[in-house]
Amino acid sequence: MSLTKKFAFGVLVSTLPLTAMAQDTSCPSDCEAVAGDVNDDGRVNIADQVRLADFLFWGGTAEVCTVTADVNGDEAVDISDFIYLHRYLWLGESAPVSPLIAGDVNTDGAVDISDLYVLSGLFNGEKKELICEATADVNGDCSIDISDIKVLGSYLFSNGQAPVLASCE
Ligand SMILES: [Ca+2]
Ligand SMILES: [Ca+2]
Ligand SMILES: [Ca+2]
Repeated sequence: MSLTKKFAFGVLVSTLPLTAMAQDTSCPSDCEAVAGDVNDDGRVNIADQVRLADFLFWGGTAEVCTVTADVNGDEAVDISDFIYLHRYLWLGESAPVSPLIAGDVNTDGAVDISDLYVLSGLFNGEKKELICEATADVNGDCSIDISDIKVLGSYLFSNGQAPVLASCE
């Protein structure tokens, strides 16, 4: 860490009590939430770090979305998220933890038979609720097809390969 960065970080961290209650306001949908994109502009950069610092340390009045501000995925928004984001942006360490659960096609927070039902519905012509493409791509090959049903079914019923999250464009 350069001296300048160290200094800036020290100033940020030394600006006092570090508890704040995050609120689920102006959150993107569960499927579109990008961890670390605290200001919800579609990118993760220093603006998000500033936004998080404003919320945690500087008494900013605007609330943040708990889903995107929980950068380290521990289900709380606190100084550890700020540090995690700082290390990602400036030191190239681990990327923010996606709030999505691999295989949770209907984004209800669990991976179970209801996800298999939704996924199957896509291929047997039934009209089903909207799904989340990122989690419906169960095998992470950037394509949603019958093989995802197979992988999910095998995971649920015969200890098969666990679903994965892929980053596809
Ligand atoms: Ca952003
Ligand atoms: Ca957190
Ligand atoms: Ca689910």
